[in-house]
Amino acid sequence: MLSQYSRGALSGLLAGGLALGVAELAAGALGRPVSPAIVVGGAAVDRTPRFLKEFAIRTFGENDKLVLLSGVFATIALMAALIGVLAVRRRRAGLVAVAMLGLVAAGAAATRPTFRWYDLLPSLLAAVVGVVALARLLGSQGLGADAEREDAGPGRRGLLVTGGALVLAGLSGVGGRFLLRTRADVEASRRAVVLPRPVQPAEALPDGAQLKLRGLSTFFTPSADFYRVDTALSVPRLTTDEWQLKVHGKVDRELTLSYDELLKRPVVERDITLTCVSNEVGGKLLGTARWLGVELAPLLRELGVHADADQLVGTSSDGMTIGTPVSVVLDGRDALLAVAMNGEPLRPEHGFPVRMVVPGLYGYVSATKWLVDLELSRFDAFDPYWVRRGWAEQAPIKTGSRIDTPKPLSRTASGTIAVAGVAWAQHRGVQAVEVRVDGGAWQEAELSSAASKDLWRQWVWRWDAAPGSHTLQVRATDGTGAVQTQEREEPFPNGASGWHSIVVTIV
Ligand SMILES: Nc1nc2c(c(=O)[nH]1)N[C@H]1C(S)=C(S)[C@@H](COP(=O)(O)O)O[C@H]1N2
Ligand SMILES: [Mo]
Repeated sequence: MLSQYSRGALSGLLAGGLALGVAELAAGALGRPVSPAIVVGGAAVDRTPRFLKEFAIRTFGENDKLVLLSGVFATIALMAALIGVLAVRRRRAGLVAVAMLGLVAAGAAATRPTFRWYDLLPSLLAAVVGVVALARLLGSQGLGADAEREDAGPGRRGLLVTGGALVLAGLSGVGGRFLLRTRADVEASRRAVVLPRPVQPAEALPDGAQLKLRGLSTFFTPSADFYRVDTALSVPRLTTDEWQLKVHGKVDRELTLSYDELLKRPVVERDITLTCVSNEVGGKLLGTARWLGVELAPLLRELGVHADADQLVGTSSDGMTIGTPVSVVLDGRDALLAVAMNGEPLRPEHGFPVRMVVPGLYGYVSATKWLVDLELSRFDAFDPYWVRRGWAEQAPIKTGSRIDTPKPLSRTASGTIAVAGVAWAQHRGVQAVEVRVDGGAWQEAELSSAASKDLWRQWVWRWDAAPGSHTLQVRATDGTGAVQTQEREEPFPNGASGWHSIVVTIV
């Protein structure tokens, strides 16, 4: 038999579920990812202290968003249940609390960078639905009626109301998600893209550029395995028809490009290794892909870049801002407006329809996904998203190397063991990799053939391993002759450094 308070909690949960469901439906009808859970989650991401964000990336990796959204839902559910309990004795206070929750969500919606006034509607609707539903569920009908005759057990009417509310909440929630997806049918738009033939295909990789070895990262990272790092709780959904790029600011002539117009420009193909500044020593936040895109430098030159423009600010459709040095974009490297990755149009989570890729710079200062705006600006005039949170304004990729095999703490039979991994120093190139065992002399590893200096290189070193516990370390030397620094630095504020070191047991 349910106590009065359990009924209160249940009523709160049901009212909360109904409110969220209806709000999802409203957001879907608007075609905007502005349901209360998404806007509250988004506001939380923007305000999360750095250590927590890094902890989340480290611990949950690609699932960080799922974990966050689950946390938001769990918190809302807990609050709804508590409010339900409160409302058993203090009806008015409970209803006010529900309304407040809706207003908090509306407030969160208003802080989103892409805010439009109607983004308030789902949260306001949630407030109204929540208040009405809670009042009804606790009132003279439904669950409340049973509550007054507790000995009668949960009446048929109570069960009906509960079931009905659950179904309604579920249906509207699912319906809202469905509407949001069909509103902008990104999959259809992706399928319809006909990729132009590059005027310059990627440089042929020399023989031996791709080593194949058990446990070693493949030279090209399959798109499905490519790391993903962004703040988007709901992947921005933009079709090629909707997409346009505005280029403006400190230029003689502004430009607005449609997707078709973009693809009419010469398209080049380039192999580039991307790296995230949050990648820790030994981490997996980097990957190599074959990119197809329009060269950014000639496009900007045509528009007449003003001499005092030193920062190129990219903005995504979800309001992310990323600032890149103009001098780097114009220095002759392959800065791209990329449309395809590994032979297919960009996947939605990697920035469809258009993203930036600039070899040699960490992603947070170069690789704007879902790019819709480019402004020629100045570093002293504008701080982009991550810079406002203390990360370095400029961030070339530091020389790094990683042991892929053997795995840390693994046990391997003695004999000749292939120690192998990858090394990177984008736009400077990797010229040597060395390995040492138990702090002994450095041994030269064998490198995969050198391709472009914007690519990582695989390496392998054959180790005559004797039984015992051993420490393996790796370090790379970049194309300028500089040896990777041993000094350990955390990813904040401009990328991790230090030698990757693992312990293995040989038996
Ligand atoms: N719109 C948008 N673009 C973004 C980000 C983001 O959060 N939002 N994250 C950047 C970061 S930090 C990195 S490392 C790269 C990662 O690109 P990927 O997810 O395709 O690997 O995208 C960059 N572009
Ligand atoms: Mo990143």
